[in-house]
Amino acid sequence: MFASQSLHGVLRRPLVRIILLCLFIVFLFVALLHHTDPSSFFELAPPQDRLPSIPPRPMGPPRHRVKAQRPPVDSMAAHDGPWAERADAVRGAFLHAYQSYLTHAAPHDELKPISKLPVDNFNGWGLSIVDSLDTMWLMGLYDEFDAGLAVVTNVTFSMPPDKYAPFFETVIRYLGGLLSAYALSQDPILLTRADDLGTALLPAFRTTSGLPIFSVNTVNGRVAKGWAGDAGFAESLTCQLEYKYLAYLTGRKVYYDVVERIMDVMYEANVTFTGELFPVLWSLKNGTPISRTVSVGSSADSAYEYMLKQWLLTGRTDTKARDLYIRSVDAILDHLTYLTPNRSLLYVTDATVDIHGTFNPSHKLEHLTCFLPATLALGAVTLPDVPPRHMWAARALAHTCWVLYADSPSGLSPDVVLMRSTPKLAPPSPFGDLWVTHLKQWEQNGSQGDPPGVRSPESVRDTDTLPEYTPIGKGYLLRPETVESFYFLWRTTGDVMWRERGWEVFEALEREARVESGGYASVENAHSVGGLKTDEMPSWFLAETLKYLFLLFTDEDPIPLDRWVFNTEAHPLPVFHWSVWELERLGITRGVKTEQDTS
Ligand code: DMJ
Repeated sequence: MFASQSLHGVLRRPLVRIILLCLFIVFLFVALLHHTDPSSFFELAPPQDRLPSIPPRPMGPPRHRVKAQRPPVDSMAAHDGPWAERADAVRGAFLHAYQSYLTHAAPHDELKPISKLPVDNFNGWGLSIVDSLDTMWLMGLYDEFDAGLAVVTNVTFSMPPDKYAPFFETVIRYLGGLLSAYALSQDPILLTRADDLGTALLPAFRTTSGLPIFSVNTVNGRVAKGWAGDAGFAESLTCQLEYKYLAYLTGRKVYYDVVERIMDVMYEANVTFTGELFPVLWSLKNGTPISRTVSVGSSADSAYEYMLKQWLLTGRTDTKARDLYIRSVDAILDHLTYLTPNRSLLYVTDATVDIHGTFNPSHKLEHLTCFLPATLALGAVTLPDVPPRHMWAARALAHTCWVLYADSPSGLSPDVVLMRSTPKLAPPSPFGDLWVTHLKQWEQNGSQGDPPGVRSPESVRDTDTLPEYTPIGKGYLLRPETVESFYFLWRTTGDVMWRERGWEVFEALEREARVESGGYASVENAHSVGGLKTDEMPSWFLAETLKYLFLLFTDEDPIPLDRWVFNTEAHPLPVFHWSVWELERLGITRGVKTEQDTS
């Protein structure tokens, strides 16, 4: 009785009432924050009439709270020996390129290394910085990384109302770069910005078919078609890793839904008329193929890569994507893979398929296609019951890609070559023979020796033999695909030959592409020594070429291939497993294995 009277008295005091009122307001504010999506206060708000509504963040535990440890600068190359020195040399090359960019071009997108001027090729948001963050982290360049973070902190992803961000490039370079740098450093600003950008690009998916349109204005949500008019096969799949990892980190269902809808289009597509290969162009309206051209080079390359990598990224649970990859590789090896008659150079080309189902190959081999050995080797060591020809093709094709460098007087490869040769087995084709034809014959002869096209190290062609190809895209554009494949073959086979070949490429880069105080420049004609340079240093040189070379030479393995998956711009993303509540919330049903199953 006495206690309740005195409590009553205390509560009547004005000061106590004010304190209680304040506490109540604080309580209300905290409760509100916990029950709404906090990021919605900060993120770029795309036009609401153009976007699917974004659900609140789920109430799950935060994925990461603590910033990552920073491995000491010299921990990866601190050992005595030639490889450590070579890794250091690549780090030096990166610093030369990046500091030249900082001096002459930052915060614009890229450096023009000859004129030493900046250029904004991709939205003007500081592309070379964002694309390079994870390379800096892996090389232990933390001062440069931190300075880059300051730029990321301030980026707003804004653009004038009449400009458009190219969807494919913005996803692989900016979004992939932010996500990877976040995964390595766990600095929350990187995830916030990735979330901002992921949302700002969502209007690209607002097509009738759900396939992404070529470009989008990140402020007003307007979209624009590209030169081809419709949806590219590469564009349609080369956003799966980035958006699925973003869905995992943020819990936002919309990120998962927009990209899985694209996979549904591909799973349901009838591509029997192109031998189970996916044509390069698709209708934005109804999601059906609208071309009869198939390729593993430009317009298609990374789409096949992302089939395998979706399975790997999701802890080997997305078995439907895996099966699509196996089916596609079979089709690539059956229909697009050829062998030259004398040097037995294996190559993969593009083709148009006529109404009778006959393939008319172009016999062009693009440098871009030299990513394929990396993907094949990765699949060969991870897929269950993989046919041995996957690894054979990986080794043989990587060999051909190396030959394009090794044959070349500059030591660098032309961008496109026409493989021209007289066939041994199937006249009257003026070109090489399908690899499967040779494989069958080899098997019929008792599978003696190496399979056709696969061989141990050999010297460069002797000058009497024809090279069996002609450069038709003569320049070397600082591209990464061949050294990417050397890296994957080194990690999957342990054969030091791939490291040695990577070193030869690096030496050629130093000789032919390095520019005094200007970084590195593309080379106009790879078959001329000390020739003209092109005024370009694409950001992929920093993001990919130098990263793969560095990782090829470090004795440590900071990115084990069973725990990380590289996106197509060489940004490593960590393998993840959906938890049970996320599977339910995102409505994921196919081939799932949960954290509970795997723990
Ligand atoms: C990079 O931007 C990516 O690797 C992309 O998938 C293909 N082209 C360039 C490098 O050549």
